[in-house]
Amino acid sequence: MLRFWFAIPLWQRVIAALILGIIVGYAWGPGAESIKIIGDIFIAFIKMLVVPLIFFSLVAGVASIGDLRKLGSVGWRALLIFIGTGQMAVWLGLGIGTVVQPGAGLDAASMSLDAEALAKAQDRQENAQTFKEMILEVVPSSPVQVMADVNVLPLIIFSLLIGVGILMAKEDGEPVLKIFESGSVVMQKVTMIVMELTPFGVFALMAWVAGTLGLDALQALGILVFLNYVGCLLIIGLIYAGMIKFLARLPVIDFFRGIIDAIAVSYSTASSNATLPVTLRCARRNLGVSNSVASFVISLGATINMNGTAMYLGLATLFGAQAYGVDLSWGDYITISILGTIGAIGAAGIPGAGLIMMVLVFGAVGVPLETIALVAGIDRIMDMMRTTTNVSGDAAVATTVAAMTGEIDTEEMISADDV
Ligand code: DAS
Repeated sequence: MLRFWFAIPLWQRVIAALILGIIVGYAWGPGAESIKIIGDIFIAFIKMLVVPLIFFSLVAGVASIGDLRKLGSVGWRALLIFIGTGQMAVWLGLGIGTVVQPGAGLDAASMSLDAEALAKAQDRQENAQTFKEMILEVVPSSPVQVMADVNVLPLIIFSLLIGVGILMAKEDGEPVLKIFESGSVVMQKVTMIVMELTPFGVFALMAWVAGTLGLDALQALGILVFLNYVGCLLIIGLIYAGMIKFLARLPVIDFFRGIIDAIAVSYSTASSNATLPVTLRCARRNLGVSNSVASFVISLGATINMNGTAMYLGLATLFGAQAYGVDLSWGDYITISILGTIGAIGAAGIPGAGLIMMVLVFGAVGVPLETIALVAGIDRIMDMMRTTTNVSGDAAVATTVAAMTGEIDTEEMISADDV
């Protein structure tokens, strides 16, 4: 039985659990709330991953650059494009969420079972930190306390500093680098174990949502999935196509034809890391990108360049605020844009990373974390498209930087008549 269960791809088990959960919840009604605890356990395991996953994958990601000088002409161009497109992506998500208001029809507060979480979130809204307090809080004055409080922003700062410190320590830093590299692999395996709980968590959460909030919620979640796809397609079709056409000055069709394998693998695995070997092969073999640029930019991109995730963090935060009636100021929008970009940088290239990063953004603007339970059931469907966007972005930035630094052999580039 177990062998049969694991023989089915996880994403198919999740979709089946999603449909079954909706049917059972709709038939069961409010009583379905009694199995929500299964979903809460799943969410608790997700929250368990946040700190160690960010810490090990970011430190290893930065330290694996190998040499600070490597952050030279290729590196600063790639980092500028990563951060610039990340900001564009998160503002796109905020724009779509503001215009469409996907969570507005949902009176989730009335359904909320976690009154304490709601009160805490509202308290956070009323006692919003001053900008000065926020800046001070960014400094990881007590790294252990930062980890204990799951304070992700100072944790990311601390992780980046450790990564740079390992680089500067050169041979002396080697033993520490090995620990973080293997720690990063271990944490990805632990995340894969937790992700095996997804079908059970999804079933329970969707039954709870369908049974307590009914069709309104399902309709709102359906709109959220649709907007997630619209936002991702706009990033791919406008930002990345524009980058290839106007910065790399290469044929856009040939670019997308060249990465079609990476698109297929990223969509089915929902993991940038799992797709990395395919993305590298597409960039080298089909797009003519030099080995050094491809391996540096795409490996770094798989760790820190996640524009699909950044867009989603903006969109989902507005969804939660609208669903729970939390009013957001322009200052909150700025906070979301900064944390959405940073959350995307901190997210590891594995399934569910965006779901995990919501903890960071929601907490900062007073959106109840219970929103995660609301959207966890449909996250995998959205994650597949977010990952496709992230991987397309890694390939687009590598191709653009290679074209800008003369590290591309356009003769090699796959073209229409090659196929
Ligand atoms: N699954 C993540 C990735 O591998 C993206 C996400 O969770 O948003 O890129």
